[in-house]
Amino acid sequence: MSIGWLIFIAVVLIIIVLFQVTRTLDLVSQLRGNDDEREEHNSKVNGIALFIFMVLGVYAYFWCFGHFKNSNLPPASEHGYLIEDMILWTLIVCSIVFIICNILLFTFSLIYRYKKGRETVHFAHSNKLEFIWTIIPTIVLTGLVIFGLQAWTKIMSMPDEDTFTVEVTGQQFFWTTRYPGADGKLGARDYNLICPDNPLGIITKEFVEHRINLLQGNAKLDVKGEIKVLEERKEILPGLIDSIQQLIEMRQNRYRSEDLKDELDELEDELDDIDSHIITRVKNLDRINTIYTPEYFVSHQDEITWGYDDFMPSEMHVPVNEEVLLKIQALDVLHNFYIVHMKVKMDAVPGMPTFFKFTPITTTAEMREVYSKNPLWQQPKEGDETKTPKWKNFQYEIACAELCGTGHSAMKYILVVDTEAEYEEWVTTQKPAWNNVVGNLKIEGLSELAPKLKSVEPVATDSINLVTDTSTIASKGN
Ligand SMILES: [Cu+2]
Repeated sequence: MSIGWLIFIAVVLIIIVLFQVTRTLDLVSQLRGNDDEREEHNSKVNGIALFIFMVLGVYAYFWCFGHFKNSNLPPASEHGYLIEDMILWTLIVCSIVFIICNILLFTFSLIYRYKKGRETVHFAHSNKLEFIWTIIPTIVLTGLVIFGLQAWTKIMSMPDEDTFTVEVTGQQFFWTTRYPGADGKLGARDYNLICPDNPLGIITKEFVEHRINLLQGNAKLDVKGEIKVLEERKEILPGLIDSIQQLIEMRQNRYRSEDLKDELDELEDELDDIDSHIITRVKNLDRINTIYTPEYFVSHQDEITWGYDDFMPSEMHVPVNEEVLLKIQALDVLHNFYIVHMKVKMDAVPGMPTFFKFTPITTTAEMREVYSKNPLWQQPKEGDETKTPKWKNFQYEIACAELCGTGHSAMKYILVVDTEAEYEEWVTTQKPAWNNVVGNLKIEGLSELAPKLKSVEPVATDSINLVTDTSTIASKGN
């Protein structure tokens, strides 16, 4: 048992003992029969107890500041200091109010306790008092609000066109970051195009074709299409359900009939839902056909190539002292992108892009130096055989700060702040995400793409079904 628990139990026991002692004294004076004396005595005991409680409370309040001083994380971004200042000033103002109020409350309850013959002053209204307790909080709160608004405008003002941009996407249960690649432009996205090969729904001509193939099928590529698969399934489901029902009747109350009943329930649920699944996909296909007409590809010639060189690294890297714009979104439920040291925290909302700007001012290596002086970080991590001090492995951590499901606590991601040179070097090691995707795709017209994929390593040709005919796309627009 930890010392903390022992102290807790001791405090609870002391409170119980005090309570019992007071009750005994109360009963004794009741027997003596002197009510006034008893009241006076009780008030005095209560007043003194409350006063001691106040002294201990105020002491503990300040003790916490000293005790947790080393656990405080120094901000690593420009506006982190802005937020830190805001927290500090709010804390100072609140502390002053807290201490004045508590001293008044507890000393008054001791000084003005019950005494026989003492009269209380009653007055119903005082303009002076009303004025004081309205005007002082108004001034103080207005000051804090203005302070906060200034910080807010600095962080949330619209970014310039050429701000260094990283796109962040949250989904159950991981983060994906996307960088614009050499062209400096992030490929546009459309949720209609989301599929396992294109988890972010990036718009390129090939991905549009691929999604259409997956939905409606393509005989040439030997792809049946999700809609067809579901329709076939819908045909055979009633038969399956019938046969399981017969089996259950035959085997009444016998081995495995529970399993069969579960299976029956599942199939019945599937049959209930299957129409809505088909309709969802038909609508999905309709929307794609409506948006991605041949004219679209003509008028968006450039845009549809932006996505080719986007890369999605396994860690987020940013150069130091450069303003970073985070474009934040979510694919499924609410998440919250939280870089603790940067004091960046923003909801990731499905269907509603959010953003945040910050300027990192301390590289990961510099922050390790800072931490090497912190006693808490000089210890090795619990269970670390190599006994490496914790500061050596320090990383800026990104967490999800919005409870998003069972894997919420696993939504961790690393941010590395590099020097300019380190960052440039890191970028050259990044391969376009398209690189990973191409091998899985049965894409029509991939050969046309070849010149744009210079930076992409060659993919074994037998894994791609090259079909140069692009008429499928053209015919669908009409
Ligand atoms: Cu979460």
